[in-house]
This record gives sequence, C-alpha cells and structure tokens, in this order.
Amino acid sequence: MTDTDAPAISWPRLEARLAELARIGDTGDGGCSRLALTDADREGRDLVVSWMRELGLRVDVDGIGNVVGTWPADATEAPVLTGSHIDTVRTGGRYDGNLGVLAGLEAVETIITSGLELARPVAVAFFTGEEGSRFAPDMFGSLVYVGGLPLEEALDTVAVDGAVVGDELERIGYVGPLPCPARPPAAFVELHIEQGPVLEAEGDTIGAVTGVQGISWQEVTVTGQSNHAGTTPMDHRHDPAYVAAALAVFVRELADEAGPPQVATVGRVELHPNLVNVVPARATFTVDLRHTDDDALRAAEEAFAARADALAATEGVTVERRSLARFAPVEFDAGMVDRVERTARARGHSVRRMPSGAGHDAQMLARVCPTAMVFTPSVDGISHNPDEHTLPADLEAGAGVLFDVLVQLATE
Ligand code: HGY
Ligand code: MN
Ligand code: MN
Ligand code: MN
Repeated sequence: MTDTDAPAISWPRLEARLAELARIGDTGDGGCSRLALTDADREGRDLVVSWMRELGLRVDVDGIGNVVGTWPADATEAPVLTGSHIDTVRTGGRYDGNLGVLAGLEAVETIITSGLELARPVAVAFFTGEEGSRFAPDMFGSLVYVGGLPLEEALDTVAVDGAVVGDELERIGYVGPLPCPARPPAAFVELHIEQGPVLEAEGDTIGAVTGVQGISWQEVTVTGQSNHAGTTPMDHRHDPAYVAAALAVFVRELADEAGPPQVATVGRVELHPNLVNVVPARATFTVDLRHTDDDALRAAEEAFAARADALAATEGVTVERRSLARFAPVEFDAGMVDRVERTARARGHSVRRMPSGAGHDAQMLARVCPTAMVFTPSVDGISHNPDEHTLPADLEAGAGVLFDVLVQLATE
C-alpha cells in the first residue's frame, strides 16, 4: 500500500483526536490522569464512542465495559481487531494506550472512506482498566475478554480506593450485554509507544514486537506493633517500616545483581498510622517484578519471599504476600511479527524486533488469535510520566504501519 494513489491515514485528523482526548483528565503539565472507571475515564470513553458512532461503527459494550466498534455495522464474521486502552496511570502521558485506540480508529475511518473491498470486518476496541493501578490485575478488561478471568470475579474486584468494579461500571454507565469471554477476533494488532529507551537509542522508527515479558505483582502487608517513637528502645521494636524499606532495598539490589532484563519496582507504599512520632503498626507496599524468562522471574519471587520471611523472624513482625497479577512471558505469532516487520520496511522505516517491557492488552489477545504489536519510539524512554512524548513523525509512521497491516489482514 505504498504507491501514491493508495488510501492513507490523515495525520492531522489523528493528531487532533489525540489532543482532544488528552484534554480529558488534563493534569496541566502535559499529562493525563484518567484512572479506570473514574468520571474522567467515563468522559474519555464517551468521546471515543461518539467518534465511533459518527463513523457508523456498530458499538458493542461487554459485561466488563470493554468497547468494540465494528465496520460494517451489520458484520457477523470475526473481525480483524485493533485497539488498546484509554485509561491512564495517575501521572500518565497522552499516548500510552490512547495512540493505539485513536490510530486504530483512524485506520478504520480511512478504510471506510477509501471504499476498500474487505474480505472480513474490521474493528477497534478500548479495553477496561489496562493499567491495573486502580484495581489489579493489569490488562483487566482484555483478560476478561479472552476468558482469563471470570466476569463475576472481575465485577467483585475491589479497587485500591475501596470501590467495587461492578458498582463503578454501573455508575459510569458502561455495563454492556456483549458476553464475556468474547468470540475471538480473526487477528489482533496493537500500536503502542515503546515506553522505554531502546528504539530511540538504536535510531529505529518502528518496533516489531516479538512478545511481552513476564509480570509479577504482589501486595505485601507487614504488621508490627505501633509504639512511641521517643520512648521505645530500638531492641524493643517490631517496626514494619524498617522491614518494608529493607525489602525495597533488597529487590533493587536483586535486580541490579541479576542485570537486564530483570526489573523490580516498589511503586506504592502506605504506612499506618503514618504519623511522625509513631512507630508504624502496619506497612503495605507493592512489588512489581518482571523478566523475559519465567524461570528467572520465579527465582526472583522466591528470593523475595525468603528474604521477607527472614526479616519477619528477626524483627518480630508478620509478612503477608498477596498476588495482584502474575502473567508468564508471551511470544507473539511469528507470522504476524514478520508481517509487521515486512510492512514497516516496505514503508522505508528502520525496524527492530524486540520484546515489550510493559504489559499490553495484546498479550491477552495472543491467547485467542494471531496477535502482534507495532512500537514507536519514546523520547528519552520516558512513560507513566507527564513528560511522555513521541515525535509526530514517529506517531504518524506507526499509524501508517498499523493501517497497512490491518488492510492486509482484512483484504487477503
Ligand atoms: O504495567 C504495565 O506494564 C502496563 O502499563 N499496564
Ligand atoms: Mn499502555
Ligand atoms: Mn501504561
Ligand atoms: Mn499496555
């Protein structure tokens, strides 16, 4: 699809939609905050759904709030599906997830206006709660979509702020009749920013993503004895803050010693009662461990558990570990990855085959259909940060590759 008379996406239209969606939950510093199923998320959903309806797509909502826009509207066959997520972390950027949904919408709109003869329907989706930061696990909606989490269990999930998923879906009006799990699409392709430093460092424009590394999220609750900060001798203390801090240092040193691709993050820490002159009663924190090799990931989990138990014994506290998410590494369909690479090269782009450090809805869709991802570079490798940025030319390049891959899959 590279000759001059071939249909082409409209970058100005895509750029305008990215900017309009970014205004919802705008944090004033270039970023977005639309935590899953909050009012800001609802506003973003309503805007994207209005664009889907203006295009004449059939808009289906399933029981966990995933939204799929299908063309033709009367299609009954399994579509070629694209999409991503529009929920963000609290300090999110404007492209994480949003690019994949809006570039997918742009591709579908271009397919419609070009009058291309389709062999199968096309569709664009946004999945509920991909970030997993308000309620876990991440890739929440797409996991239910593919049957990896029963709908009833998902609806009963409690968010970090105490809200219940089912109540939140009702509140924002996104409980739909489409059954979960969904009928598998014919194929799935997701465009996403890399969110890391590799493409920029290597000077490549497109990533042909080979798969997604394994993810292990735990919530750790350390319970000790609250006491007076001034009167309690150090050898009388059962201090959860000390154990939490020691474990945060442990996972950092574990990852430093293991070297790439092992990564480890303590992202959320809460102390109770969280007061300057009280030895805490309780420390609750999260540990995010990731690795491309599942055995290495399991070894890191086991080392963490052993260290936690040893510290609990010496400090006289209890440590409870609760899994929030555990996904083994995923390999994408080799033929689909080749297709992304071939298509990007045909457009004259430099392409790199690479695994994804971040989790994505595509890793769930890979369970039920041939799946691949297209990456575009992240400036300074920054993401989950208001400074998240990708050059317009790279955004347009990614959207063009996505369009070509979708057209191939829908017309062959
Ligand atoms: O955590 C992740 O990798 C994704 O952003 N949900
Ligand atoms: Mn994302
Ligand atoms: Mn993200
Ligand atoms: Mn993702």
